[in-house]
Amino acid sequence: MSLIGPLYSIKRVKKHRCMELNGEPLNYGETDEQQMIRKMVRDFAESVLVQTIEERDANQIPPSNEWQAFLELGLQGITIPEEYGGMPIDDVSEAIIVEELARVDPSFAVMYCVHVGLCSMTIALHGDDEQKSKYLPRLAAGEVGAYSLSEAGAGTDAAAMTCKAQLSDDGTHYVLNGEKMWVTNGAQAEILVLFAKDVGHPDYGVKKHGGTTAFIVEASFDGFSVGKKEDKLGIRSSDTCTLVLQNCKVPVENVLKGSGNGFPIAMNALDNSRIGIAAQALGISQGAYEAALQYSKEREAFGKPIGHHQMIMAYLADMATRIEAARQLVYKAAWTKQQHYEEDGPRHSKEASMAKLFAGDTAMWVSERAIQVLGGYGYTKEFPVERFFRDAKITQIYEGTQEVQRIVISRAISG
Ligand code: COS
Repeated sequence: MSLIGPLYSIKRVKKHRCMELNGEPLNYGETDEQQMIRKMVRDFAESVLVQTIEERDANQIPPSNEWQAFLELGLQGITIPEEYGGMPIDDVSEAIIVEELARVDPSFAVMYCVHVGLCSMTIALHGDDEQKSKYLPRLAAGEVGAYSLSEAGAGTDAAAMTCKAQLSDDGTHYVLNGEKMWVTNGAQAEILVLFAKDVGHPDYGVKKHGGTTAFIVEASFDGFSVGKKEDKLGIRSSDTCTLVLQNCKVPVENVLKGSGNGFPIAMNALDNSRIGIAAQALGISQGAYEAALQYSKEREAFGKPIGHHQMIMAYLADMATRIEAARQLVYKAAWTKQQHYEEDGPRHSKEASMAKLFAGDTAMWVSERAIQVLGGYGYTKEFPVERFFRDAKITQIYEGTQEVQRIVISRAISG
């Protein structure tokens, strides 16, 4: 199977076609390039990911082999500029890729999201030339990236983190101590964007997030180790673990944007990646809905396919409608993000949070309805809907809970 072929004709798509009304995009069609990317990723998911997802889900096996196969598509560097070995594409295409991966394998989708969004894009946006030259080509070549903000006592309240960074006497490196938690790709990653508080910063202990600093950490650094692996309800093939920093030595040149400037970097990264999680939720919804639709055509009750019974028809109609509404919010948020960076447009926090809030709730609702359509079969592992149901729940929790999304939205709309 050659997955590489179509790649050569993917051009750098800076903008997708859209009409505008009062400055708002009205986009009712995908470009040829976006359709081609969707097809390429769908083919990969349906031929490669589908073969192993059940076993990986059952045994919590990370998709390492599948990642190697995925690299043939060349999509791991879409948030990395060409001069650093990347292949940038537009933000709606990025959402489409995540959606198509999640339609089959939500665990693989989040692995990809974190690599391209939270890690690569954060270094591309905030790194200096030296940092970008050192790390982006490696990420573009397929070394896995991760992002580490949360701790046992600092999830929603990110500024409450307690991991500490102390500058060495000779000023050449920081010494990091503490424990990070809920790190996606934590055990697989070679390069991580990791946050800790610089205890020597003047704002440390003065402002709540004072001293928060973003470091580029390599898994090979002294004092860095992987701790407990989480045993999760869903996205079980995604690697989630604790990281232990025990006198971990990080060179000063690995600080992004200088000491004490990490909190806005962390928040900005989340604005970007919440759109990815919204796209993941959209893919979960689509996968669950398609399974239910298919079943409704095949299963008969009272002498006709159950899809001809009005109550099932109504379920499916509501599922399709909610998914379409979520899709518009996700693509709109992706488009707004692109305007923010390319045209210096307004920040996309509100759009990202709205998309994540709505798409996460949609994934939960649709996957639950899908089980209802399949009845007893939906409750078994014979069909993928019970896995989609388990996977959907996390989209209401990570990258900011639904409660946090409401905080961000309400702050944005109240000015
Ligand atoms: N982009 C850039 N900067 C931002 C920002 C954003 N989206 N949001 C906030 N900031 C900046 C603020 O401007 C402020 O900067 P100054 O110190 O210069 O004033 C700083 O960050 C602190 O902002 P704020 O006071 O709003 O911080 P809070 O502690 O009140 O945090 C919430 C607000 C709850 C919204 C934030 O902590 C959050 O998003 N929490 C969820 C974290 C999360 O999603 N965790 C999952 C991570 S996956 S490992």
